[in-house]
Amino acid sequence: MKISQVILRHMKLDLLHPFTTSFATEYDREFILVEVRSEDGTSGWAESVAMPDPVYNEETVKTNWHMLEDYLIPILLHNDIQHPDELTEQYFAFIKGNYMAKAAIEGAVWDLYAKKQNQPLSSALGGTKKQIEVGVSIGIKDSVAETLKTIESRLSEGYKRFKLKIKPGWDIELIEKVRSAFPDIPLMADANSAYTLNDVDRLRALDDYQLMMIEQPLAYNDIIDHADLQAELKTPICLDESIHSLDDARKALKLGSCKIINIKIGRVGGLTQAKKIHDLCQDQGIPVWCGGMLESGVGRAHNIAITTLPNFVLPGDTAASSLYWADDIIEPEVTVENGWISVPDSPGIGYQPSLEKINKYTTYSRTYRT
Ligand code: OSB
Ligand code: MG
Repeated sequence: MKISQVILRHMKLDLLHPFTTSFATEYDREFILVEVRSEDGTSGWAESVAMPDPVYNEETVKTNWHMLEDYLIPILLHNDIQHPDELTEQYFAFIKGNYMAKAAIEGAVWDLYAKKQNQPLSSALGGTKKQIEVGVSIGIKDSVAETLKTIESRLSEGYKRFKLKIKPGWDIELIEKVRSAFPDIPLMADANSAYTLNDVDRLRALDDYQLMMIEQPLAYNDIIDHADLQAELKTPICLDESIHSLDDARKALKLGSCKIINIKIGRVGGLTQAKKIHDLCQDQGIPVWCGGMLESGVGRAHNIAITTLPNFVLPGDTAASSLYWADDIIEPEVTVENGWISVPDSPGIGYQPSLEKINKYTTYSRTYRT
């Protein structure tokens, strides 16, 4: 698979509604869109999920651009890759960290590879589901009333699982009121590392509300304290930020740091690694689900494809395009019907990136050639 051109585009899309987590409020989404082109003119697409600031993890849009331009693209342009697995397993292996940058280019190569095999990306990855169940991630709002109203709308749209962002002071009372208004909904909380072991009483109080899980309560790079915390909680801990590799997952499971893993393709360095973590969890009876990073339709398409693997047994965060964007950059947009997304069956990611829309939202771009 000779790749002769790589195009990086710096994109900026306005979010329809601001999204607040324990670490920041996002009003728009800046990201890098990656297009790889083979000699016959076929394009593969993916996006980097790094954020502009190092607030979710240490990567940023600029560090990703640097890694892509100075390391990853030259490797791709100067080697003949037979299968996308070779990238993370072989060619990128000497580069430490920078998982989101690696995933961005690896994902584009996976799309190209699937197109050349004339199969949907989901099947190329070994996925079999024809439709996937999805939930929704609800940011921190100005009031509990506003949160209740949002849940009400998402519930009426059919979403299968409701994830509330929490932080100290926006937690017990919020969950208590949501639970009493909606006694039976599949509910969970995501803290994005807002707590420490000193908060164990506060976190234990959340055990009373039948949460499916609590996501990443402690430090973004911790698996030790999480093991202590899990021993104190009935509610399963799900790790997000802390898991970057198959080895991280193996160690976290060995220590008992979590009972569920949120797999984000970007956070773990790409689809090949995501699949390996999925397989390990499947072998150990650990359920997984696919997290989101406020992706455009291109990233959303990748999330849909990986979710077709059998151990993605819990609804993920890949909600409909229309919850995020006035005008997504793919055609058709990702739609959710009664909480389900139909997996596309055309080759590759299965949605067509719209060059017209992409050009509209590109702030700058650069083309790299062999
Ligand atoms: O922790 O899962 C997270 C968004 C940005 C950064 C981190 C996270 C999130 C979300 C939103 O929860 C998921 C989505 O709707 O894409
Ligand atoms: Mg999370």
